[in-house]
Amino acid sequence: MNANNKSGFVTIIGRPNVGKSTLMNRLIGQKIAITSNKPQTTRNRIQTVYTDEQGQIVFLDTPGIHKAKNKLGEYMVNVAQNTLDEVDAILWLVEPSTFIGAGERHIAEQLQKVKTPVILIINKIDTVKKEEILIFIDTYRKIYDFAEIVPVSALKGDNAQTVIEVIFKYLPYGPNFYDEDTVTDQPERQIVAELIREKALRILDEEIPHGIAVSIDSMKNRTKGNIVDIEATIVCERDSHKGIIIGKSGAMLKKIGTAARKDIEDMLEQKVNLQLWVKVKKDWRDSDFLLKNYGYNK
Ligand code: GDP
Ligand code: MG
Ligand code: K
Repeated sequence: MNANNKSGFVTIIGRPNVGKSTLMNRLIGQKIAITSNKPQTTRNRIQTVYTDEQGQIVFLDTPGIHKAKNKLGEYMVNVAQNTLDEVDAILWLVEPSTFIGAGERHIAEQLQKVKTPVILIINKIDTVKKEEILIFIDTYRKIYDFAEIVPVSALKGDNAQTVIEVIFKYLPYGPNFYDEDTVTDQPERQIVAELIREKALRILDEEIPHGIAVSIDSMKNRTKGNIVDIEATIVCERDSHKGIIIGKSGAMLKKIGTAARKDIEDMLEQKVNLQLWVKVKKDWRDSDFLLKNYGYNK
């Protein structure tokens, strides 16, 4: 560790689907946060750690700041807002647009209350013409006094390294918080649950958007061979949803299980034997008890 080492905390905020999880995964170079084209996929405060010769960045992937509709919504808003004051820099992700919507204005208003420097990331620049980028920068500059503005493509990786360099400018000098080969402090079980949930959301129809949770009932390494046995339950809100999740002769559940198993095997670098169950728990999103039970406790 040298005297010039820097380390600190950064949070990524922005509306659902702007690419927060994609950017974090890109920066860390490994799949940790789940991504999907449905909003509000990321419910938990996922910490990932980036380390290089300059020092260490600890990322918090917060849920979007938006108006709460139920207890789960409230939980997500609170996590996001509490985080803003505690970090060394805030990355605010936006879409390349010349229209500032109510959602962006709401976030800008929340940000006026914190002293933390805000770095604006204009994501998805692969979807626009290069010469338009300056116009987007000008548009966003009008709503907030950003410390930095960086256009990127989280998907393609354009300018991802610049994001790292810019963040380090705002981190204090100090020793790293974690070992250099740490990438996350999330319990493995939670990541496994999130991977299963991601696959379920991807594979299922729009009919079951956010009304599912996944609990890991058991996760055991076999004494012989590099194999882990995992039993998990997909919890949904309606009997009709249960039918859809299971599918005809269990075809849908099998599809979810196969896709999830592949990702879990990649992450754990082990063979995985995954057994999935489906249970109905009505209104779990409005119950404090059930939220805690499924790990959304904060
Ligand atoms: P989050 O809700 O902010 O975490 O957004 P996600 O990371 O889940 O991304 C939402 C969707 O946008 C996914 O379908 C991503 O593949 C897509 N996406 C993310 N970043 C980019 C990008 O730079 N370019 C393009 N074209 N799509 C992106
Ligand atoms: Mg996300
Ligand atoms: K999403």
